[in-house]
Amino acid sequence: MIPNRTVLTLDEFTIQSLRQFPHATGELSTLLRDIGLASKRVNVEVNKAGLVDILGDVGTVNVQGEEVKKLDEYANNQFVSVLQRGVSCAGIASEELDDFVAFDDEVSNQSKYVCLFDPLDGSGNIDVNVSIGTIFSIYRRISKLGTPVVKEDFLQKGRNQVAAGYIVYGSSTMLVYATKRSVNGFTLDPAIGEFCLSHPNIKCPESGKIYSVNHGNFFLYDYGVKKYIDTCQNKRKEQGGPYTQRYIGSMVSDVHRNLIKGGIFMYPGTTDKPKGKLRLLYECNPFAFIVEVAGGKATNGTMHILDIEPTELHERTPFFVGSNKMMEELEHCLATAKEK
Ligand code: P6P
Repeated sequence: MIPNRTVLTLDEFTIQSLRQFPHATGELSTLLRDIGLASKRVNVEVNKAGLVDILGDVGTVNVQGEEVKKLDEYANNQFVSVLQRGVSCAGIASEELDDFVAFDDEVSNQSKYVCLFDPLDGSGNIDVNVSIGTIFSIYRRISKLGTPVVKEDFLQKGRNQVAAGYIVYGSSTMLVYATKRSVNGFTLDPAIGEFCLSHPNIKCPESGKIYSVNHGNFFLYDYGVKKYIDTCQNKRKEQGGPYTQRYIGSMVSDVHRNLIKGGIFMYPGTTDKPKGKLRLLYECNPFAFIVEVAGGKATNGTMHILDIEPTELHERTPFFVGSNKMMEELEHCLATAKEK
């Protein structure tokens, strides 16, 4: 009698997807399994960050000019080493590395995928026990199989992503990933050390009551953004309000909550930083892909994030992402503000 296994592990789920596509090589499944393995190793350290000498700074700054936390460096090393030892990734780009890395060995050069990631987003929150996360983005390489990857393999529009996802190290550890077909969430079961399907076929609610933005920058935002924030603060019951403002300062947590419950996350440009703070390739593109597959929308205020042609690995972009109806109201405020 075969036990009635209703809960699929991440590996079982990705392998089951293979059944639907007999011509698939299984390379994407093994790449996602590798990412799952690295995230489990990071999770162990994140969960005991307060107990071991892994807090604090490494004493260096990354290409962003931000202090590199020991856990940042540890996380980056885990993802790079697992992917380099695997058979499904030809090279990587990371927030923690100035340039991309071509793995350039005989097996890796035959891999058809490249991976970009922010190994530990929100790391400023590590020392105060606030949820943090890993964000990843997967593309099919455009350079010739059998050769080392080149920069153009990483500078592709977000629309070309094969898959994208994130791990949130929070009250539980979740891995959420999207392919063009669907978005699925897996919760880590510590008892068996496996990610188990807990949120099948995630859909972003058409609307919501949560808006996420750093109010501290309010007077630095464009008029249209200020107008939309003002609209959010004045929603009455009959207008689907009142809204609530939720901003953890950890993008993975903020966007994950809004994806599940409905809402809008904004990191606009400011008068002093017109491109904002968030990185296009390994923060905004993955979340834009995930939220749009789930039925929401993501723009830079004027165009779809996924249609932006990247020019450099660490370029920034203003970022607005969330439920369609809230995004439409934002776009109306931005458009009418232009007429002002
Ligand atoms: P601010 C964390 O450093 C991060 O990159 C995102 O996770 C987060 O949404 C944002 O920066 C917070 O930035 O300027 O509001 O503190």
